[in-house]
Amino acid sequence: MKKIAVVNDISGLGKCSLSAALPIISALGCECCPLPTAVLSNQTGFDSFYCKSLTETIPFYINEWKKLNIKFDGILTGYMADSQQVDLIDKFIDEFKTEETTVFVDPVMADDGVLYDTYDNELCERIKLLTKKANIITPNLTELCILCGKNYKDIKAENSLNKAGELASSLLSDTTNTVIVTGVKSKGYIYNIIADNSGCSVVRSEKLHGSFSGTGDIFSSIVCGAVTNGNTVEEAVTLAAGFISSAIKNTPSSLGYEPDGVNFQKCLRVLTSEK
Ligand code: PXL
Repeated sequence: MKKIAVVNDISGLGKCSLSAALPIISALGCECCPLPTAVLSNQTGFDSFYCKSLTETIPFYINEWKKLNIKFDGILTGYMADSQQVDLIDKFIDEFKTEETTVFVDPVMADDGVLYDTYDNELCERIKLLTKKANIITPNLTELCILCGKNYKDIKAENSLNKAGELASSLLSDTTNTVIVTGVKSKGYIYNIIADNSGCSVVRSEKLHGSFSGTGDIFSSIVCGAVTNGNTVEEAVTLAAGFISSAIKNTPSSLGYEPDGVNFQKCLRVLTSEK
């Protein structure tokens, strides 16, 4: 069975991070090995939350997992609680990445031009360095702008998929072979832009109502699981976009932003039959 280490928080409410990665990666037939970065009562998009960073526990995970000589087919990282923690995860990747491991870094930092509540510039700078260790990264448009040192409002005003593709391509390197820009809104559609060494392509979906917690985590979990299973990035992105559309259609929404996330649970059966 393929083994994937998932470095992310566990939030009691919000249907995000490990609460999304565990069922989704399991439904895709892979073992999801959680390394929790923090425990939260609920994700930070609610008006109030409690967050306990687990930075001090990470060296113990590294020690114990080293003793067990565990090999991972994939490593996926997400929410980070502080910059010291990012340094430790950097070390974790160095210790556990082999020739057979694909490293996915979801540079969770911000959305719609705004940093998440517990993030500051220092943490973003550290995450920017962490992305350089990844084979595949999955920023949204705001995170892409942070990684490229661009002003989100300027890039958004251009409303240009070409510009986002250009910025994504500028992040490619010997290590990072694929940049997937997630959820770019343009003219009634949502685009996921895939930049790799052969150029850029897009997977287009209809723009549905509302904006939801956790869809980025669902996306990165599906892409990570599906690619680890041997699918192409394009197949994985198409699967992720279709899954998220179905989950949104299954979720009643009255507000513009839904901190409680999407009802993806009943859609999991679509993933269990994937190769
Ligand atoms: O979905 C991204 C995310 C993950 N984890 C926590 C968050 C957020 C976004 O707000 O608050 C704790």
